[in-house]
Amino acid sequence: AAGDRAVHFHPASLAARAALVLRDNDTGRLVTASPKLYPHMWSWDAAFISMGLAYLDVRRAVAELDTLLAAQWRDGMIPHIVFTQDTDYFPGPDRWGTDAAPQRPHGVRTSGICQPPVHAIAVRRIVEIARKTSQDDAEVAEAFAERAWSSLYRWHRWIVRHRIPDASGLVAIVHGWESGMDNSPRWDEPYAAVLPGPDLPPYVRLDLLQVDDAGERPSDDEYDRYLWLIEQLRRADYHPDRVVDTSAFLVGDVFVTAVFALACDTLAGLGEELGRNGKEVDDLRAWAARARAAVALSAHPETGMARDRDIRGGRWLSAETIAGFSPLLCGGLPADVESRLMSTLDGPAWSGHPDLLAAVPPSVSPSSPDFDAKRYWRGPQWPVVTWLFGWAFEQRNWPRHASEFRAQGVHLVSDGAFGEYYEPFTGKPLGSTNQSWTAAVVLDWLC
Ligand code: 2M8
Repeated sequence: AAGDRAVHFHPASLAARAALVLRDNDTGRLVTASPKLYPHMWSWDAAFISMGLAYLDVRRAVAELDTLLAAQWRDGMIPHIVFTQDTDYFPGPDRWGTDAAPQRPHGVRTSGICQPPVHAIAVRRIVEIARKTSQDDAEVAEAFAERAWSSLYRWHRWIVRHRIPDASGLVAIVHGWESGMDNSPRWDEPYAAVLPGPDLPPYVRLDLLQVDDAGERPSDDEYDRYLWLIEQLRRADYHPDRVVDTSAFLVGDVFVTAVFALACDTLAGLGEELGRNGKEVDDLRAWAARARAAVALSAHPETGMARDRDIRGGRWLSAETIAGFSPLLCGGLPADVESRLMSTLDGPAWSGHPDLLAAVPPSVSPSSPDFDAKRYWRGPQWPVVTWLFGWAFEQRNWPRHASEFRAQGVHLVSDGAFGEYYEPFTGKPLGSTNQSWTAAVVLDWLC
C-alpha cells in the first residue's frame, strides 16, 4: 500500500505549502478550521493553528488566540465554535440558540459546549517559538501570555467547578463533540442511551456535501443523537450545572482529563515564570495532580489502558481507542504498568501494525471489531493527535519516541494534501483537505 501515493513532498516544500494553507484559510479575524467543511473557528483547532501561525508571524498567532478568548463565556467556558458569517455549516448559531444564554459573550456568536483544553499548551509553545526568532517576537508573545493567563486560569477553574461531577475525578463531557473525537467507539454505549424525542426539530446535514464519501463521516443516526443533545442543552439554557444534571449524555473523558492535567501544569509553569500569585499557581498544580490521579485510577491495573466512565450508565467503557493511552500523556501510572502500556502502543495492534503506511497510532486499533479504516474517529490516523502525543513524550523526557512520532507524522502527511485524517494502510487523505490544524502541526514538526 505504501507505494500508492504518487506525490511525496520534501520537508522545505511541505512547510511552504503548510504556510499557504494557513494563509488561504485566514479570514483576517480568524483562520477557519478548514476551507469548506468547517468555515468557522473551533476551540482546540485554534490552539494548534496559533502555534503554526507563530512560525509565520507571532503577532498573527497571538491575534488568533485573542479572537478565541474574546469569545470566552462570562462564566469562564471557552466555547467549541466561534462563528463567522458563513452559513454553509450545520448546526449554525441559530440552531445552537445560545443568544438566550445569560453567560454568553457579547458581540460574537458561539456554540454552547467546549472542547479539550489544549490552549495553555499552545501559549507555552508560542512563547518558545517566539523566543527563538527575535527579541521583538519574544516580547509580543510574553506580553500575550501575561494578558491571557487569567483568562486561561478562569477557563480551567470553570472545568473544575462545573465538570468534575463524580468520584471518578474525571473531567466530564455532555456531548461527544466536547471530546473532539465525535463518533469514536468510546461513545457508542452512552449514545445508545440517548434517545432523540419526537420533538427534535427537523434539520438537513451539510457536512456530507463536503466529503467524497458519506462513509468518512458519522452516520445519520449519530447526527440525530448529536442534535438531540443540543436540544437538551438549549432547554437547560446552557446553565453549566443544569446541563450536567439534565443531559442524557454524561461521560468522564480520560483523554480530556489527561489533557487538562498537562494544561494545568503547563499554565502553572507559565504562571511561575510570570511571577503570578502563588494561590492560583497552587490551584493549578493541585488540579493537575487530581486529574492525573483520576486518569491513573481509570486505567486497567495490568495493561494500563485508561477507560472512560459512563456516569449516566454507571459503568466503565473500554473501547480500544487511542484515548486508552491517555496515561502516557500525563503520567501517574506505576513504572512497570506504564512501560507495558508504551509497548502496547509500539506493538502490532497499534503503531507497530505491519500494514500501516506510517507508524503512528490509528484512532482505533486495527485489531478491534470497532475499527473502520476510513470513518472519521473510528480508525483513521489524525496528524494532530500524533502531534499531541509527540509533544507530551518530549515533556516526559522520552526523546526517542518524540522524534519517531515526528518523523512518522511527517511521513503520513508528505502527500501535501493536509488531510483532516488519513486511511492508515493506503495513506489516503480523508475528510477535508487543507485542514488548518494539520498544516499547523506540520509547521511545528518541520520548522
Ligand atoms: C470535528 O467536529 C465537528 C463538530 O465539532 C464536526 O464534525 O462538525 C472534530 O474532528 C473536532 O475535533 C474538530 O475540532 C472539528 C474541526 O476540525 O471537526
